[in-house]
Amino acid sequence: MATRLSSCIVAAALAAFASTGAFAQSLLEQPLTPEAFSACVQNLADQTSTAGRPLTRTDFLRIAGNGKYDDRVRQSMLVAAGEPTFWWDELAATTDEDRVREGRAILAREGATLKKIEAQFGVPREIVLGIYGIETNFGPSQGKIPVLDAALSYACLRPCPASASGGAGSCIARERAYAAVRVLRDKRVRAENWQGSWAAAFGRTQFVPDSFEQLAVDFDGDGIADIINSEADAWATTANHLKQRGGWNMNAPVYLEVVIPKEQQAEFAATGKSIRLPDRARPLSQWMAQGWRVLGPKGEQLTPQLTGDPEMYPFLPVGLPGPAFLVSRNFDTILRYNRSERYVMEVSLLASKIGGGGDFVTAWPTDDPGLTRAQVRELQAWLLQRGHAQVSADGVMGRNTRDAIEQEFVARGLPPQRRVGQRTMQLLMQPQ
Ligand SMILES: [Ca+2]
Repeated sequence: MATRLSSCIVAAALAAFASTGAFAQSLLEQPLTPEAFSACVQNLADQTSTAGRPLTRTDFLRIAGNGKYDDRVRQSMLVAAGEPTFWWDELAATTDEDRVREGRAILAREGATLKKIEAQFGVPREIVLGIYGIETNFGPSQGKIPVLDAALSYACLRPCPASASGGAGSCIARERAYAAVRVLRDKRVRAENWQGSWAAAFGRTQFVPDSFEQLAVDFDGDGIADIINSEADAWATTANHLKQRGGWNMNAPVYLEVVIPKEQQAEFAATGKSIRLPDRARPLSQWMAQGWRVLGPKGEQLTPQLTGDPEMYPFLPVGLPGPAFLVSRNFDTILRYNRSERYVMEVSLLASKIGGGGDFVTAWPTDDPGLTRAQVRELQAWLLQRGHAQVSADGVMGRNTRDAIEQEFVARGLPPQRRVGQRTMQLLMQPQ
């Protein structure tokens, strides 16, 4: 639930918004006033008796009274929801060579610790590293918004439906605010520097306070579960999440790339959405008996013999034409970590590459494949030279970069677009 990945949860957040009606949607249109925020905090205080875990009104007010409204939360919700992005861009950037190299270096350096975590929790070390890489770029990108402020602002921007009368899970945003207060009450983090994403996810593998309370592990044995400073604690906490919320089958890959038999392809034609059919789960051998072909790294046909013949089901990110997969229940387990199919594939592809695997064999349906982060930085440096001072060369295709790209396309008399791939980067940057 990293800052960069916020788009993943935003879709779910906005879907929930929709169900609470126009009033909630209108809350995002302008910053909350100090009066509205203060009234909201009071309102939260009045409902502490419904908290999933005990929290007194007095404790809530004492601690939440130090919280501030942070408008970056609202802005992030709007930005992430408004900009369409593509699988081939996101996967190219998030699993690029630099990140794979860094992941392998950590695997080499910390192999003993990762092996112990794998043995204790039954979760592959590459998957733990995949999550670490995608969430915070292996540590440095943990977010810069005070977690208490983020949790309170989020709860106030996303009020609970009236039907949420209380109890754990009845209202995620409110529970998160209560959990943030309890984490401070119980002194489980240092209050003065507790920062994270707009959605209040913090630490090396980005836990929200409610998950942290339930799942945090002290793995390095110093008596504190410290997912901010200790890699071992963060990794074990992540492995514990996967183990507790779904579990891991060590005999099953997250995905196998497949070719679907011609006569069965019609139902998988592109619809503009992903196609995921968990109800069709059945043993891999049955898919293969029906003519589904498993692809190896060079496009060769494989006949994997997996212990226990795990159940798998079809998943197509963009439909056909495009990459097609059979995925296992391990896919669902990662999905419970972060409710985004793209996130699951980013983590799994990065994990596979760290373990020596390669990109998908089947091409995405585009003639303009995505850029690595190094290429995005090169593009941004060029945009800066062209006078787009609002761009920063950080390798992230954010709104300012997309605005500048659009202006450059227009300036060249080309059809405007807000992304650049391998082909259009050449086109855009060639001397005129
Ligand atoms: Ca520790």
